[in-house]
Amino acid sequence: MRIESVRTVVTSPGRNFVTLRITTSDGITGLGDATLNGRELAVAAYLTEHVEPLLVGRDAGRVEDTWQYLYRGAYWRRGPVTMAALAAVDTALWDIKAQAAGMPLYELLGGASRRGALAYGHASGRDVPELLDSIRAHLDAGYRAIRVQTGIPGLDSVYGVAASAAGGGDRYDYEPARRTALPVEETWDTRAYLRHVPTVFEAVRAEFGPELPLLHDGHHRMTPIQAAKLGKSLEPYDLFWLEDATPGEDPTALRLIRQHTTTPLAIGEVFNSVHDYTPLLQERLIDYVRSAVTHTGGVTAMKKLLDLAAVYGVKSGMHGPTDISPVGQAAALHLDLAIHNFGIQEYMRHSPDTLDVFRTSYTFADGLLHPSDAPGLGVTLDEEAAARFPYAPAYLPVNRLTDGTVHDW
Ligand code: GCO
Ligand code: MG
Repeated sequence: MRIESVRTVVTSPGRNFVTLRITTSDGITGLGDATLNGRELAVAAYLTEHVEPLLVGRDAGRVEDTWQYLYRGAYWRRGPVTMAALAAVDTALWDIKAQAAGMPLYELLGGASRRGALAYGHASGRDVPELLDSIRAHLDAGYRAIRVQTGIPGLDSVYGVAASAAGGGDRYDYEPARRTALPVEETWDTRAYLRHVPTVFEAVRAEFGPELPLLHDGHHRMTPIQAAKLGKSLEPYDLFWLEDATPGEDPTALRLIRQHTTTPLAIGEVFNSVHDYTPLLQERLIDYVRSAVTHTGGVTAMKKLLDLAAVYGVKSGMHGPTDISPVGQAAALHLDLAIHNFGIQEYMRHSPDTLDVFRTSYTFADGLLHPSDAPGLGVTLDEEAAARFPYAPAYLPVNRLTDGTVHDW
């Protein structure tokens, strides 16, 4: 079975997505997600200019060899652009292999280890009453684990707080990449944040009790000592995890946080290689791996990373915001079902326009996601629908401190 044609599809049904479509000589089509929020065309160009010409004519069944050929063969390895492109090729080839075998991908990955993947939803509110309503709406919608983000007194807009949290049920319409000529600028104040967050969790535990798994995303904004302080102050509220407490590129920061707190730590949504994790795993500095299949080189690389994490008792918590396409999300769900060291899966429902373009078969019921038993990934791309939504430039916001200094967003 040869690769006959390869096409990179950029579409924007509410937000931008980059999808690789590989078709084989016997007519099987596989899909891979290569979406890199705010930098989509860089990946699309890498695929079109440098990867597509290498694929045509290759044996579609040689998934590992193709991975190594594109990774080692490029000489310039790693980085978010190249690893997203590689992920798309790898995922599309797994999709093809599983369809050819007539099996859902999770069967090729070793078969199901569980009935479904525990998903967490995104509750948020501009203030605490709005947040409590949002948590109630998520519980009513079936979620059994909840990420908690709120507005901070004194700050106009804060990462992770949905505009329609007030009456929006479990709809989480927070889309940070805005279609503006220049990035939106937000103002940030870490001390105000550190004062406020423990009071929020105190209110949530008082209302919902000790059982409900609660998560929080620090979104790379704290120094190590600030993160250590937050972790300590949240210990009474027994978080499932504290995510991205410090910027991801400095592994030594986690050493310091770990010395001070037993709040579990999750990191890695901006990582793109197993090598970003090795010191963190070997020194037991994290509890959850946050990478997505989409940004880490695909199913092949993610499976190896999660197997390495398993050696250290570290679990998965794959990244699943709406900037991971339904194709990337489906790939994650097949891994979630198959691996032993599954922890939790981030889940944000895609918009109706997105789901018109990407026809999914995965399901969400009783708090659990299931990839479905359709052969392959179980997602198809409606190219006519995709063509109705042309690419629209969009940037993620930039943060500044109150005195104007640029800060991590
Ligand atoms: C998360 C992430 C996202 C990112 C987004 C950037 O935990 O889901 O932090 O919300 O901000 O993926 O593109
Ligand atoms: Mg995050």
